[in-house]
This record gives sequence, C-alpha cells and structure tokens, in this order.
Amino acid sequence: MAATKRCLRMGLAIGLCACAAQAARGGLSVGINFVGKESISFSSMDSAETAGAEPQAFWNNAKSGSGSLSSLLDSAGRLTAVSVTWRGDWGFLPNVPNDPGNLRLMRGYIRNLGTDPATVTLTGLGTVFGGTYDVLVYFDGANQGTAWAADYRIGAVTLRGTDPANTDFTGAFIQDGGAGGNYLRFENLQGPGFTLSAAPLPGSMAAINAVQVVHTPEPATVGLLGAGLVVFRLIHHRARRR
Ligand SMILES: [Ca+2]
Repeated sequence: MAATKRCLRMGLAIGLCACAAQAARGGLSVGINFVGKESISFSSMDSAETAGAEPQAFWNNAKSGSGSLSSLLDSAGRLTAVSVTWRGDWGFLPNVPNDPGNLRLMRGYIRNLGTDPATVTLTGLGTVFGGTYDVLVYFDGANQGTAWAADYRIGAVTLRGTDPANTDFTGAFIQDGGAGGNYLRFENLQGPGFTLSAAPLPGSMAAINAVQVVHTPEPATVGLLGAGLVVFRLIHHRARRR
C-alpha cells in the first residue's frame, strides 16, 4: 500500500514537472528584425534591446533583401535549432527614427519583389515550441500619402494588413483588425515550420518589418497543471496528517 502511494506521488511529480516545463515555454519567443539595406537603415538591434507587441530581447537581425540565418536566438538568449530564409525587395525606410527598441524594430523592412510576394520561411520550431504558437507580423512601409494594403498568408489563413496613409510607427503597436494598423497575429499555429507570404493589393506594396513567433501553452496543459497542483497538495496534506 505504501509502495503504491509512493509510486502515485512519483508519477504525479513527474507529470507536474512535464506540465511545468511546458508551461514555462509560455512567454518564450523567437524574433526576427528585418534590417533591409543596413547601409541606409543602420537598424540592427543589440541583444539587450527589448521590443515588440510581446516585448522580448535578443532579436535576430536579418540583413539585405534575401538571405538565411540558422541557430536563431530565443528571447532568453539561447541558441535554437530554428532557421529562417527570406526573399524580398529592400532599400526602403519608413519615417521612423533610429532609436533603440520598438522604433528600431519598425525601421528597416523587406517588401514584395516586383510581382512576387515577400516570403519568410521558418524551420526547426518543433524543438523550441513543441505545441502551439502565435506568429506576429509587423508592417510599416514608406507609403507616405497612399495606404498600402496587402494579404499576409500562412498556410490556409490569410490576414489583410493595411498601413494607413500618412502614418508611420511612432511607438504604439496596433493590431490590424480591419481598420488598419502595424501588426497582425496568426493564432494557434502548429508544426515544425511555416512560410509567410506577403502579397500587395493592386497599387500597394507589402512590407514585413519583423516576424515574432510566440509560444502559447495549450489550454489543456494549463488546466492539467492546475488540477495536478490541487491533487498534489491534497496528497501532501493527508500524508502530513498521518
Ligand atoms: Ca507607413
């Protein structure tokens, strides 16, 4: 009987550790800052600069119009198995000051390459994010007096992003729910990787200033962790009374 209880407690403890590890990934993210043409944007970020609608440090700087990076850093500064490849046009700047943090994040960007959409492909996410994750796509182009509208697509999900006329980023992140803004959020994605494409509507351009992958704990995991803690406390309480 005592051995059975010991096994039960050990099993619970192992389960709790697994749940806690999963929950601890909440808040973990991987961010890519598109610098564009560095010789005109000078917008590479230092690792200590915190930025984003989900604030994080250790942004990975993606320079030039096309390229790839491997072993991206996560928001805790650890090397990961995540890689990124991107392709787009470059050399443009919105009217955003080159100040540390959010402003610098939103300064350089890539955009559609002629009639080709801009594309960003991430791989290796399974080892970092395990379960589900959200993808935040930041956009602010040098559109001046013309609103730019573009379709941003990941898999079967397409979100419309509109950079309003005469509007450049001044420090406030605005999620575009249909009325314009400067970032979009793809929710509850799964799998080891994805390709984001950004295609402009006629007369527009499609900018990508940054991409951020944010781990989201599955609701079942959070519930299981809570229930597990209650059971663990009950068993512990009973054991102390005996
Ligand atoms: Ca703009």
